[in-house]
This record gives sequence, C-alpha cells and structure tokens, in this order.
Amino acid sequence: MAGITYEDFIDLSYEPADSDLVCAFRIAPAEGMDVADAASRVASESSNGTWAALPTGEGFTDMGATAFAIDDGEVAAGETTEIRVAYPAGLFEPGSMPQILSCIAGNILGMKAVDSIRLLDCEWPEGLATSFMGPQFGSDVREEIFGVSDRPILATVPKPKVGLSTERHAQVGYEAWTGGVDLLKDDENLTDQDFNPFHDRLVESLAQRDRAEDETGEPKSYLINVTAGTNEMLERVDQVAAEGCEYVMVDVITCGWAAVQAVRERCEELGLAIHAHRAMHAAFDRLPHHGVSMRVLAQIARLVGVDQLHTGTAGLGKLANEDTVGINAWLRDDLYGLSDVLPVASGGLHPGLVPDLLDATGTNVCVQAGGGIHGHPDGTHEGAKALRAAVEAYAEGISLESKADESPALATAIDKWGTETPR
Ligand code: CAP
Ligand code: MG
Repeated sequence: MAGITYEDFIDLSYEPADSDLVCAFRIAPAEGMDVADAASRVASESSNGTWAALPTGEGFTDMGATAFAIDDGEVAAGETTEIRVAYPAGLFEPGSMPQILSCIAGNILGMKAVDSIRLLDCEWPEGLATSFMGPQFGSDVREEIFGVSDRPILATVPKPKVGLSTERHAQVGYEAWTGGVDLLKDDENLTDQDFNPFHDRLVESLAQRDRAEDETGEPKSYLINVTAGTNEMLERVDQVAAEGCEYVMVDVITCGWAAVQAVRERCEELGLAIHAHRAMHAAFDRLPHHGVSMRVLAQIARLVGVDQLHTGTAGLGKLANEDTVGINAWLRDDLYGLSDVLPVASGGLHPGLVPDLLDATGTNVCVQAGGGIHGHPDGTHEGAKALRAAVEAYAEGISLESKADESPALATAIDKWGTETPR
C-alpha cells in the first residue's frame, strides 16, 4: 500500500495547474534541515501530510501540496530563502477564508522545521477567487457616494481617539465636514462604550452630517465602527442602514475573516460600503521574516469584499509601513472581474505631507488625518480646511506654498508642521 512521506511533497519539475493556488513563502530552515527538507515539510503540513509516513489506498484522495520552486538550495544558518508551493484546488472549501488560512497560514507558522516562515504572496486561481463576493463598490465609492473623481476623498478621526462624549464627537464631525472633509471616521477602539454609546453616536453624528451637507452642498458620510461579536455586529449593521448611512467600518483583523464575510453578506443586502481598519495587522506583518505579509492580508480583504482598506502611507506617516505602492497596485489590478479596493492612507498624516503622499499613491485613494486636523492651532474646522486645500493644490498642480497664499488655514498648518513626518 502506497504511503505518503515528506518526499511526496516536493517536485522541482512540477508545473502548477491554472487551478492551483500558488503561495510564496520566505523560510529560514532550522538547524540541520536543508532547504528542500524544510520546503517539503511546509508543503506537507499545510496540506495533508504529517511527520509520520501514512497509509493511503482505498477511500483516500490525494490533496497534497507540492513545493515546486526554491530560490537558494543552500542557505547559511539563520539565513532565509524563498520557496513556492502549489496547492490543488480541491484542498480548499470555496468561499471559506478561515479554511484556506488554516491551510496556508496555519500550523506551518509554528513548525520546528523552520526557524521562521512568512507567507509573502498568493496567486489566486479564478475558481477560488470568484468563490468570494469581492467588494460591492470598491474605488467607485468616490464617485457613487461623493461624486468625486479628480481628488482623494478625505476622512478624519475625532481625537482623542476615545473619551469624547456623543455630543462632542458629533460636533467635531460637523466642524470637520463643514471644513471640507468627506468622511468622519470612528477610531479603531471606539465601539459602544458608556461615554459614547453606539446608537446614540450613530444618530447624533448623522444629524450633524445632514446639517453639514445642507451647509456645504457636498455629500458627506460616516464610517461608524460596528466592530463587536458577529451577531451584535450584524445588529449594528442593520441599525446603520436603518439610519440612512452609506458605510460601516470594521476592524477586520480583530473581528476575524469569517465575521467580515458575514458583514459583507449583510452589506450586500443593505447596499452598505465597508471600510476596513487593519488594527493588529502588525502582529502578522511587521517582522520581515515571519508571519503573513500585508500584501496577503490585503488580498484576503479584497476577496472577502471590503471597499476601503488601510494600506499605509508609503513610509511618510508615523507607523512602520510595508509596500504601500505595490499593495495598492495589486488592489487595483484586474482579479477575474472582482471590484478593486480603495486604499486608505492614514497614520501621522498632515497637510504638509500631502504632495509626497499623492506622488507615491496617486489620487484614487482616501486620505485620513486625525491629529493632522484636530491638532491644527486653530482647531478642527481650520484643520479640515487646511487638508482640503492641500489636496486641492495637488489636483490643481500648484505648490502648497502657492495654495497657502489663498488658504490661511493651510499656511498655519505648514508653519506648525512643515513637511516633516511625525514620530
Ligand atoms: C490615525 C489612526 C489610525 C492609523 C491606523 C490612529 O490617526 O486613527 O488608526 O492610521 O494605521 O489611531 O493612529 P492619526 P494604518 O491620523 O492621528 O495618526 O492606517 O497604518 O492601519
Ligand atoms: Mg486610529
């Protein structure tokens, strides 16, 4: 009776089938383990093998993965190399992101055969990719919700990030919306606390939104954070739709992808866009040689179907960033007809950073500034005007300094923060 052993999981002559999911990993083989041994163990443990040789025969379907490419066959102790593994489509449950991740980002991240392993990139086959809903709107939100096509949409988070009363939160929203921001956004840890209960905040903020729309003649919207247990989150999504808002915000990593899939299905019924905050992503993507890259997290988010996703500031902001430009390009590339995702640049941004930021990201993005608006010497309303002026300057092709001649709010912001990245 044939058995399966580690040797069955590596074939450097294998050509992946179009239907295979191909994953790239960066691995550091453990001491005494050569690259091929480590690669075969990665392919085995992430598909249908284990440490012992196993019987097969009657009633067994081979769902084994194949390590088919190795960059460097020999690496010094502690060094890393890239490998690629092809997974047969039949290994996966279509439409189930948890099950796919239990394969390609499961036990292997802790296996002793490698000192470190990082899932770098996935090439999604059509059958698997289209088994997911994908985004409902994607970057069309700019046009469909705000009627904007030539500039980034602007968002702001009231700061301090938590602690403001419902009334104060909504008032900050009014000041920001009338100053020129398109989107008010809850912070990642503001959900339903005594000092600012969810439903009160929803109703109060939308009332201020309506005022701001009347005053400015511009569409405005609100990214209210529905993050909670899944059943409660669905309740909150329903409340958001009932109150006439266009978006929900979800902390997708802390909620988990199955919960995000449930929210996506409900948002399809209700016609709501999803803003994805990625708090906790750095637990996976910050260490260069271990975990799951932000590129893969972004791929998952697009398949599951968020419309907007934080992808960093191309190194300009306050938080360690990955390959913002490359990730944004992937989010826009064709993926079997699935909608794209609008990248969100956020974290330490202020008006002085806008030209360099948009040079890196282009204007089909959402730009979020919290401290960069509410920390303006003349307050939130002026801070919002300054950010809007900086973005308009870029669209008009003029320098910040020239724009500042007609925008005192921008001039004050540049005096205060210049064009430096805060730490
Ligand atoms: C930004 C922010 C966002 C970060 C998240 C914060 O505030 O609200 O959560 O941008 O990081 O809490 O830091 P500031 P990322 O604008 O005041 O910095 O976008 O990289 O996921
Ligand atoms: Mg935040």
